[in-house]
Amino acid sequence: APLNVGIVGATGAVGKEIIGCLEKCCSFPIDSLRLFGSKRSAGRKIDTSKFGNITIELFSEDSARECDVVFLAVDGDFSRAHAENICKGDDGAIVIDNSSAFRYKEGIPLVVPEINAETTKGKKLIANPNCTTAIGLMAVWPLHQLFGLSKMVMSTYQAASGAGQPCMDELMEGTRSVLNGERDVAENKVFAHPLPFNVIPHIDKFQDNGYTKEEMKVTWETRKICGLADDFPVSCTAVRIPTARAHSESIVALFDTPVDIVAARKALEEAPGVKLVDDIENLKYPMPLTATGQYDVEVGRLRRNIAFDNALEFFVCGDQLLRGAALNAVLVAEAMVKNGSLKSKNAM
Ligand code: 2RA
Repeated sequence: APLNVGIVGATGAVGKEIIGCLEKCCSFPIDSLRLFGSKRSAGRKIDTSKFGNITIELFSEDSARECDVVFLAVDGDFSRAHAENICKGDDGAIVIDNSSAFRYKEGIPLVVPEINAETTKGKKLIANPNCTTAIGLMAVWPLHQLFGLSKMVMSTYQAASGAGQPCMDELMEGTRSVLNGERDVAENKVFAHPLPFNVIPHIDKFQDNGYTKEEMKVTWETRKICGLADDFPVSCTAVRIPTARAHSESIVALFDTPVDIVAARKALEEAPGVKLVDDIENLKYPMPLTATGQYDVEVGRLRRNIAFDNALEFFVCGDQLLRGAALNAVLVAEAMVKNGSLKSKNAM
């Protein structure tokens, strides 16, 4: 039977993209879409092409529980306060949480459906990974299947919008102020330094080990999603660059067995959710401009790394609001419909 779907945080950047994915690519039938928000957004209407003009309801746990599945596109504090109450008991809703609140909790699956969809079976609360990890692993996983990953080093080039609308506004306004000749260097309020005409090797808080939290998320989440050891070697440097949307990543992946570049290309060509863009003669490679708005993650510049044995190096670009958030969440719901973990309560 068709599902009753809810979104909390529907007016935010990720919430809006979830609506878009439900309209454009969702494979399960939807009976109703309910949008929940804070006092500030309750009562406002959101026009959708498939589900009509929807009035945002004031969020309450009880109304969210009436849904079959609820997407949380809110911050970690909100998720920590409400997610478990929305999904508890047989009459609760399945919750797919986009925040970091539950990502590292034992027993709560952290899911990229193309990799570990089976971990959702019988679960009520699922965590969606950080965008940087989700995008990179789309390329790493098929190669891991072939050659067995032994170590990974990633450097990122992350778009301003990954840090939210105010950061995007700061990039645009700051760039304008420099180009207008109003200022030599743009003003910065939300970023630690001016982003226009600059790059900032600092995303999220610094940790005791000198890495930032964004960088450690790649380490922690890669281990959990790929089912690797708790000390599996993954290292990342995360950098903010003055682009609008879509994150880029340079990845060096070391393997247990010799790599075969032809087999690697074939695996990437065949991998669902991946688009191999790798035709250097025609200057075709992944770029944020071409990856923006795309469901597939672009992978290219694939080559045998010359510094290490059994190693490949490649470049990945992915839309951080889609694969890195909204699309991944909707694909999780699809996987749960397929494995019988998500069904209509009306049909029970
Ligand atoms: C960023 N990855 O780009 C973060 C968002 N979760 O800032």
